[in-house]
This record gives sequence, C-alpha cells and structure tokens, in this order.
Amino acid sequence: MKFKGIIFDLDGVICFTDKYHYQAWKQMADKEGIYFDEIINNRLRGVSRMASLEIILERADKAYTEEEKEQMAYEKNETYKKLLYNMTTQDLSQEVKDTLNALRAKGCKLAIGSSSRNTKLILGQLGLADYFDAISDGTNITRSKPDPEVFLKAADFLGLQPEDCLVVEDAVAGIDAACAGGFESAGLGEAAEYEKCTYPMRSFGDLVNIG
Ligand code: B16
Ligand code: MG
Repeated sequence: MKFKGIIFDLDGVICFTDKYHYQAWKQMADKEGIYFDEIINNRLRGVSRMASLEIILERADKAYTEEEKEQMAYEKNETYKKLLYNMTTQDLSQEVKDTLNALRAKGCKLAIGSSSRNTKLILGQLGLADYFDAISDGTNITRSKPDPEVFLKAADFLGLQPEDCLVVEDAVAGIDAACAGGFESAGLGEAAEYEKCTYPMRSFGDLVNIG
C-alpha cells in the first residue's frame, strides 16, 4: 500500500446515516410546507448542516430569518439524533469491519474526515468510538466540503502530508475537497462516477487492492 494514511468520510462510506438525514429533513420540510425529495437530498451529501438547510430553502416560498433557520436546523438535528440512537453495532457491515482491520494490518493509519457534528455519537453507536487514530469532523472546521479543511486537519492529526494519504468518499463535494487539498481519492457511488476521483470503487472492500 503506497499510502501511509487513509481518511474515511463517515456518512455513505463507513455507515449509511443518509436515510436518517433524509427522514429528519423531510419531517422539517413537511412541517414548513416546503417541497423536498430524494433528488434534493442527494445534493446534501457531505454538505454541512446549515448549507444543507439553505439548499432545502431554495424551494421555500417565504424568506426565513437567521433565528428561524437556526431553530429549523436545531429541530432537524434533534429528530436526526433520535434516529441515530436506534443504530447499533449491527449497522457496521462485516465488509467495512474486515477491510478496516486489513488496512490497519498493512500498517496504515486510519482517520475519519466527516462534515458531521454528530461523528462521535455515530462512531459510538457503531462500536468504533476508540478505533480510529484521528478524527476530524464538523466540530473542528470552519469551512465545509468542497473546502479541503476537514481532510487537511485529519492528515495533520495523523502527522502525515496530504500526498501520503488517501481520501475515501461517496460525495462529489468530498472528491472536490480531496483534490483541492492535494489528496488522491477513492470513490463509492456517485463519487466513483466523477472524473476527478483517482480510484473508482464498486465496493468498500476494493480498498485493499489499491496502491
Ligand atoms: P450533521 P459526511 C455529512 O456527513 C452528511 O453527508 C451531510 O448530509 C450532513 O449534512 C453533514 O454530514 C453534516 O451533518 O448535521 O450531523 O453535522 O458525509 O461528511 O460524513
Ligand atoms: Mg459522505
């Protein structure tokens, strides 16, 4: 493996919290009478909470104050957290578990690079609270993907340079962030179709064959 470190996005890569984000945003949008569907939801992948709200509000027929927006984002997050509490170690797939362990056995340092402010809660639910060598998430950044800040911090926390780290992402915004930071990337789902992705993958387990 040519990489000394691997930085994993969380939602859409390690686990599938996207369905909970959708349900929680949908509840908020329905309450406000704002049209929201799965296609709009796809645009929220990797995007921060407030930036996600702005995308949803593109379909609103009234303007909201900053205070109202804060309240809406707060309510969405309360709904989302209730859904997260139902997650268990069963929500971590055997493929992800085995691949992480195999990469670690090859000597790679493993980090999380997620936009989510709920990263530690999610990792705890999955039984991964103490697994990673570093965690860079929504709580330690000021600029969200496609800005590279979350990955640059992750590399820094690992004590590595971007060129020595591989970023694993499911979102186009995340691949753009990796590129902007000078990282090579491995992509799943829509990220695998994106021309800026260095290593398109069909499945998480493909990681062991890279480099
Ligand atoms: P939170 P990732 C991202 O996670 C999600 O893909 C995105 O939909 C969400 O808005 C963002 O986290 C912020 O999440 O509201 O929990 O702070 O893909 O970067 O792991
Ligand atoms: Mg993601």
